[in-house]
Amino acid sequence: MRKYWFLVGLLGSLGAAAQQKPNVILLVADDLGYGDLECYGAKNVETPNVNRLAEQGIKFTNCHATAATSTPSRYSLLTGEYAWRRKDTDVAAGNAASIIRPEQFTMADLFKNAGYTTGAIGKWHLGLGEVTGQQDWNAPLKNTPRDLGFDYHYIQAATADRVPCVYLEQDTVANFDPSAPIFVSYRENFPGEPTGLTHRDSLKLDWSHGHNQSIVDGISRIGYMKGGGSALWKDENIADSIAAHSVRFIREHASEPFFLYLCTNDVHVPRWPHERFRGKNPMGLRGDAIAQFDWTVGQVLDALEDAGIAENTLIILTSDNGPVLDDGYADQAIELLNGHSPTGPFRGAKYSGYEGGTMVPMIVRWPAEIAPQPENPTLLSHIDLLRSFGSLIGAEVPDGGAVDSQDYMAQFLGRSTESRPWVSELNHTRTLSVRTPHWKYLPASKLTPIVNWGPEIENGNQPEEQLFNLLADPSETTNVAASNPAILNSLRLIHRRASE
Ligand code: NG6
Ligand code: CA
Repeated sequence: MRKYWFLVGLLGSLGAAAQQKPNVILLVADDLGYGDLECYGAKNVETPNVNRLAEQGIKFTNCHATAATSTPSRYSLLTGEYAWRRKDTDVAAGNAASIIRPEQFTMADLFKNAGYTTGAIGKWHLGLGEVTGQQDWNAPLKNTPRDLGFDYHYIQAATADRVPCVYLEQDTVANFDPSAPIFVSYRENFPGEPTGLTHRDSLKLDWSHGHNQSIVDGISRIGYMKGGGSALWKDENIADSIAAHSVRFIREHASEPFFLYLCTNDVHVPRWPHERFRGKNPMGLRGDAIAQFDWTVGQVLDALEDAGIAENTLIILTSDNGPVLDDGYADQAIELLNGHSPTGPFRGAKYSGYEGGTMVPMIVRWPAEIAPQPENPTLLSHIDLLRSFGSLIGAEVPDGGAVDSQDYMAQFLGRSTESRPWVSELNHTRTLSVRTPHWKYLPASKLTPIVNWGPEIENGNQPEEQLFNLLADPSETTNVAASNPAILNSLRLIHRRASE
């Protein structure tokens, strides 16, 4: 009898939990490739925590970021508007002004309006402040994530390879050190400050291209900075800091619905994971960084379990763009691949209009509501997450907001396998390609076909139009434009519509 009452009580409380609005964690890796996780076929690296997430959720095999670099990809994700609509959405410097305008509607606004507590933790890379280069880093900044619907933020302004190398928490530099005021310039060095050019021998991780300006923590970066003192980050602690702040956010808000936009620094360059991971992987630092990413995922999953809210938390794990090997530091990512393919079977990589540029891992878990699916091939795009979340939590998008985003929540929850008719993909030179579930079209381009600095990556630009039959040729090896005029024409039309 006692057992029976216990069961009734348990079912009752589960029912209550399921009726409550779910917590939502959008966990975005940086430069993590489609093939970089064990559950997506990675070699040489174990990702047990991501595997656990995938086993308990849905593993999507055809989900796309909207762009092949961070800033435009994240801009689209958070605003539901394609980045090509705005000229100023290319990879942002660390002293870029806020790219999203305070009056623009964001994913965080959506959740906040619905009564959620909202947080942004980790890599930001969407600009801060009112005017580029005019920020006073020693005072509270204006135009921060707090003006974009986030109640809380603990972020890196850009990426770990760009100054300023400090965290911003609630508009100010975290652990601000008044004895070492911070100055930042993307034009010229501060007199007497060492750089990767003048002090190359002192670096603990050498640069391979670019990344030879200010030295912080023994690694030279893009841009110049002075000061920071005890507020400067140590690269080996970045994952720990991001995880610790995320765990704290989860604990503090366990009893109310929350939205956490959690962006890891892994596996972006410079790759310098904690010594718990460093030197452990046959692929070297890049493999270590993937292992560290997996550890972060484990921290989040454990925190949800500990807080008793794993059941009713929707987690979406994905990446902002495709993978890259040598992205400016001599970390031997190419030499030590040992048979691993970061893009899985796809052509191109980060920066590229080929599939490797934007095909990303996508795992969705919500134990209270969705049954596991080991493989879901529905064609989906990050652009739709905003409106899909709106339908999930019953929140309205105001007129003029998220103009490119559509409700695909049934697909993200595995309840419909109807693909998006097409998705569009922006490469680093802003060439826009489109793909349907069957075909891929890249318009003719006179721009460089190869990333024109260090990494030898095909970015998809070719002087003639390209058409690929992705069902027969997912690796985009054979251009079939000439032999399929009718299909070519229909894809041209889709491309025109996608650019309007
Ligand atoms: C490139 C950087 C690269 C990386 C990228 C942005 C050079 C030579 N290369 O310009 O290292 O920082 O920008 O990456 O400086 S992203 O993932 O944030 O988009
Ligand atoms: Ca990125």
